[in-house]
Amino acid sequence: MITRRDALMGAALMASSPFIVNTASANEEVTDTSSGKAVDLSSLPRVKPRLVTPPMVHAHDQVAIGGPKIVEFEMTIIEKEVEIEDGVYLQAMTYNGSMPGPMMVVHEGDYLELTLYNPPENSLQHNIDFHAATGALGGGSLTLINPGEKVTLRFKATRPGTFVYHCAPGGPMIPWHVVSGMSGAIMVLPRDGLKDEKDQPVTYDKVYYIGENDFYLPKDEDGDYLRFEDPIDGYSDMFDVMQGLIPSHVTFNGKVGALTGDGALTANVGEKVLFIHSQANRDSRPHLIGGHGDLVWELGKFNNKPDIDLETWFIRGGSAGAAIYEFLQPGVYAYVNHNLIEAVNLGATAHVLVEGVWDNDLMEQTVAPVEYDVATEGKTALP
Ligand SMILES: [Cu+2]
Repeated sequence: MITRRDALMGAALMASSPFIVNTASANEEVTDTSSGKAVDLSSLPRVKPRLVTPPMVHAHDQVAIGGPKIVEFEMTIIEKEVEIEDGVYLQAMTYNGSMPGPMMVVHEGDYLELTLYNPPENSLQHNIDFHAATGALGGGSLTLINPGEKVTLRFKATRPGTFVYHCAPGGPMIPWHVVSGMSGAIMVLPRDGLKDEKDQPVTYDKVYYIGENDFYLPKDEDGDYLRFEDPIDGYSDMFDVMQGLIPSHVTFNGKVGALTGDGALTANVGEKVLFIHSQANRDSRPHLIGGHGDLVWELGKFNNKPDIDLETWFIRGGSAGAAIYEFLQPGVYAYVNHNLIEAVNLGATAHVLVEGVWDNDLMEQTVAPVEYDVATEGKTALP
């Protein structure tokens, strides 16, 4: 018996389908690397950090120990239904099952070697375009894999900074896969670590990776969000919403409220926290309510001096930026996209719970709220 999914897959495999590029045309899009000379990296040490789910970042040295290494990572592409708001479902496409995909950290001069798996249960071709990489569409043209295939790509991390990676399987598949969840970020640290605006070394006590996603979920005539069987099933309805450029959701880490409540970030007064913020598709403007950006690499590129004392910084769609803040007061801080409609109504809010001792010199409520007598104080709104 042919299931609906089989029928869709059959249709998708036809050469004219936008979902899967057939072998002949796929070959034309593979970058010809045959002119390259063999590179012998056999003397370099290899390390294999285990990727972790954002907002966490895998353990790493801030200052590199020793010379360049080959840093091996593995990622598995997982297509799965994800609840992005209570009762609202997306047929998501993910790297390692999370939105955003995991943060990878290497040092400038290291080689990043990624093995990417597209399990046979998936329905679509996928790949990875690293904005940190040079050539072959960021590696996208050398990593396009069908369900059931794996591929390994190595690139040299030549530019320090925070960079987006995302799926880019060609044509209209590119935005669709990105707004279905397929993006993440890598951080290429300078070998001698980060420097402040005066070129002095700076370290962080904690790092959090916040991946912002814009989603375009279609509704039925009654205004209820539609739910689909698989990504292909939802494609044309989502495409129509995408064309309007108005997201139904703007989230941090894949779900409204993912980084509030039990998922809130934590810090202590006196800790310097590095926030890395990526947006693969759309502009954003991170703002820490009640705090600041002490050092902000708005463009995310560490060879540029950081800006200091910022209130809000700008993340261009298709980039990742970095900011360090030392918390000075305890309490709940909201970390938002300061388009406040997106923050409050569409989902782009995280919380940071900070513990420590309050500093009355920095702020004090000198008179608590109290009713006043208009007759004696004279403050009236009447003309
Ligand atoms: Cu993809």
